[in-house]
Amino acid sequence: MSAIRYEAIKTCKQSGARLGRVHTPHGVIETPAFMPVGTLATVKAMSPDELKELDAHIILSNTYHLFLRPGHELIREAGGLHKFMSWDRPILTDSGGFQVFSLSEMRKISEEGVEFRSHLNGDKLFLSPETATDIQNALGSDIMMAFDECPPYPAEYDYVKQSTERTSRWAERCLQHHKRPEDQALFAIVQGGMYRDLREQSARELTSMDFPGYAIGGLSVGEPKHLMYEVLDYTVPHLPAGKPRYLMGVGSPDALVEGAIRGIDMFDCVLPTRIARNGTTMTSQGRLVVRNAKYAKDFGPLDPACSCYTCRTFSRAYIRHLFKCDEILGLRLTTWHNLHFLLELMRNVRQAIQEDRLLDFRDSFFQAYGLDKD
Ligand code: PRF
Ligand code: ZN
Repeated sequence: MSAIRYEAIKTCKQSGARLGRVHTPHGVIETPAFMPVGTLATVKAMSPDELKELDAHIILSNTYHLFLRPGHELIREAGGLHKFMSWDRPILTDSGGFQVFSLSEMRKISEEGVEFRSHLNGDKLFLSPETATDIQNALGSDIMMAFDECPPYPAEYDYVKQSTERTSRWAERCLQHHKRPEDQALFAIVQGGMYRDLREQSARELTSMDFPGYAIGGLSVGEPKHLMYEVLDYTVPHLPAGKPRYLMGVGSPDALVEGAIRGIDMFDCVLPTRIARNGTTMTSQGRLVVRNAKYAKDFGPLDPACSCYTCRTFSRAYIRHLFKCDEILGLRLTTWHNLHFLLELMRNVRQAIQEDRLLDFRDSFFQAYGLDKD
């Protein structure tokens, strides 16, 4: 018995995108879905009630960070991550594989796992398929991720081949070690860099192990966008149609739409919340840096086309003033708006799939946002 179930609702006749639902122990995720990132058991600047008001169905958190601080045993003692942070909707936790490589110093990779130094205090630590699985079992996330290696871009074929094969062996170890498959779904992560045969090999090896869902990792690591779309074009068809597909760490508006068109169901990214905190917003007309002097006397909303609380209530001039004075309300308002923007974008994508017009939606959205399609 799997902890989750993917329900296919329909396929867009114009684009091939899928509309669906992922049923989890903490509720339903309408897909394609964007997952706000709450690395340290908080989506920075937003309370759980506010996230609900924004209608986020699921949030993401991180094994690596919670392992370092406050420690997974403390969170187990609190009754799990949902209780600890007072969020009763679904949570997905990343395995730490990616964060070890991007944040920590002095990493030593072996077949056994990864030895690294904490980016906080330099402590020597170790993560492996077994420890990453144990930690996620302690956190109690609805969806947990297999421990993987995300190769850098660019990387030599031989290195990526060795790494990808090890990621498959690690996935098997995670599956064997998983203690709570009835209430936590473990997803595998397809790697393989930008090499078609390695992506296919990775997908083949992992799908033979029968995980309840599959992620595509190793993308949005510095490669050009067209290359990411090409990898999706030849990788997604190798994933089972009856299970959710998650594109990791991707959340620019154009990539969300292009990913959905290619059959992706779930996305996450720190982008909307991170740029919000330095005064950059996403609007229907493209990015807007509200800190800029040109908005000093602009008494209109961030985005005239937006219906969010920030845009209904405050002006660009006021939000700019808050940022200039380092008032914390400023970054709360821009975070609210950016999350609303991406969650609303996904609602529009789902509606367009329902009505078989996702390619038309892409064209009009990209034109307004100031993007070229491919
Ligand atoms: N693996 C894991 N987490 C990730 C990635 C990955 O490849 C990426 C790549 N964009 C983001 N987050 N475990
Ligand atoms: Zn808004």
